Amino acid sequence: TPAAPVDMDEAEEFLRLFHGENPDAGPVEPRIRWVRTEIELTGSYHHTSAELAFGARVAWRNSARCIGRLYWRSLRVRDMRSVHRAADIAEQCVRHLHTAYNGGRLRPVMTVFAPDRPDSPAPLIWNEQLVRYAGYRLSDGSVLGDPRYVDFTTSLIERGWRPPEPKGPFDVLPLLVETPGEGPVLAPVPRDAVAEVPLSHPELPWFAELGLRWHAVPAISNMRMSIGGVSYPTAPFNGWYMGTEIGARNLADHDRYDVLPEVAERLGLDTGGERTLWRDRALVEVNRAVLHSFERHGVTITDHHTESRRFLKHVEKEEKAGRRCPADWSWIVPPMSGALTPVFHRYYDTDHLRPEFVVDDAASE
Ligand code: HEM
Ligand code: NRG
Repeated sequence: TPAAPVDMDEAEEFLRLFHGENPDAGPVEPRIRWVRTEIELTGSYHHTSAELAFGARVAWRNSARCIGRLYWRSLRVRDMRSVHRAADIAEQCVRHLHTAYNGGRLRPVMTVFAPDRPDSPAPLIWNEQLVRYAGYRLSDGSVLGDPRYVDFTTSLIERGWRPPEPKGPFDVLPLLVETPGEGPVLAPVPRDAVAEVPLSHPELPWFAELGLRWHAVPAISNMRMSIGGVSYPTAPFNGWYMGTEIGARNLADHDRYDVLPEVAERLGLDTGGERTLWRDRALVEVNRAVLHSFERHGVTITDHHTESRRFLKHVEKEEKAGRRCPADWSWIVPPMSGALTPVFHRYYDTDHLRPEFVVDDAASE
């Protein structure tokens, strides 16, 4: 379905924000007149590369669920709006992963592909992130790999993906890139583009035997970025991990890798009742292993105590700059030891600001 024409009020609101925060860009009025004409003639308009980079950074700044926003100015924006073929889009995603990984010193990066326009829909990446692990439903009903991606893995196999044999718990999925001309196209992510960290524990030698690992770069690829009324559904971005995302959710959730029972057993904990807090004790050790392993392999990661403090510093800086800082308490507070972190003990602005990221269901199913 072709995109609706751009709303001129949204375009104008964004241009005023851009010129307001970037006085060097000159007066806003001529730019508004130009954009109004472009929208009247074509139903959309083209952002300059400076507008695009600013819009992307502010979309991050406005992400109410993100605790990592202190660094919003440092986002590198790769302008790939002129790349249209599925194979070339996949190649740019692979380059994105290399640039982002940077030998372990991760850099926040976004790669922006063509936006939706009334005359041409945008390309789409169906994967939730550039790097995700397959989940396979086995004949006994259990799952090998990441249970969250069982359905997606099945649909990739139906579309012709051949999983590695033997299948493993951490098989990297191929990208599924859809363009208006080609439909959905499979593209493998080369081994060397996917940095991973095998998990070990600073004191428990058996931990490494669990064979756990995680990928270094969290690169979300299914959120639509909306800037000045223009919709960019394909603009994968990454920062770096906070340890709890891996240790307290991906590996610990009952409907993900669910490792706590095995870790507790290896720790020799009494799992006969909840009141021994065996889950909580195992959780701490898994999270220590995550932070320890990333650090040992020279891969950037942050812990929830440090990041919480930095986030409050960010809120304070935004206040000083005269801006609102929307934040969603239920996402900002880390999934373990919540009240030990300062972000727990207060409330936040909840208004929503543009530019912004929105979850696009169409792109993830
Ligand atoms: C969410 C940390 C960089 C945009 C989150 C979450 C964490 C986090 C912990 C919650 C995730 C969850 O509970 O699943 C960080 C850290 C970064 C970083 C440590 C390091 C630099 C970025 C960048 C962007 C971004 C570069 C965009 C340019 C977002 C958005 C969400 C989010 C949109 C919400 C995701 C959703 O709704 O599923 N971030 N982030 N973050 N972050 Fe960041
Ligand atoms: N919890 C997800 C990633 C969500 C975004 N987190 C970041 N974003 N750190 C996971 O894969 O565990 N980022 O852009 O750095």
